Amino acid sequence: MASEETLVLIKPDGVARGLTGQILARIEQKGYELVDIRKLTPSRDVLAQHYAEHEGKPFYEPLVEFMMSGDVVAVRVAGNRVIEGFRSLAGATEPTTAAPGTIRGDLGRDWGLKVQQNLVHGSDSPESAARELALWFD
Ligand code: DAT
Ligand code: MG
Repeated sequence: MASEETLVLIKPDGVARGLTGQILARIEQKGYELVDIRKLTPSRDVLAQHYAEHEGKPFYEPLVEFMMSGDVVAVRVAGNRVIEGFRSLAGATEPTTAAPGTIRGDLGRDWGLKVQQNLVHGSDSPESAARELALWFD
């Protein structure tokens, strides 16, 4: 079977709210494989590399501070067209407008939270996935 890999991060809000299991279950129910998993509080250095494309944007510093605020669960996920498929499973960036049925739409709380508190990250292209998997797992 044609297979590819992506990096999924369960962000500090997801871990702190005890949603790790539910999020992993959705990934497995879709038929994807959890190849590797680790829990860590990321360093500023790793986050600077991970979010390099956003450096200089107004939300960059709050985003990095938020990601350093607690444990993150990093998952290497494999499956057929999993990069695009997980982005679809995660839903739109803002939980406010993310569709019902998606992780952000169903589990993302909207009570005036910041946009960065959107539970998950998923790589957005094969190039990003290769770069991010090397960063978080090698
Ligand atoms: P995504 O996580 O959907 O790939 P992204 O790569 O554009 O979104 O942005 C990375 C993260 O930065 C995103 O998950 C939440 C935060 N973010 C994006 N746009 C933002 C904005 N306009 N204000 C605040 N945070 C934002
Ligand atoms: Mg992104």
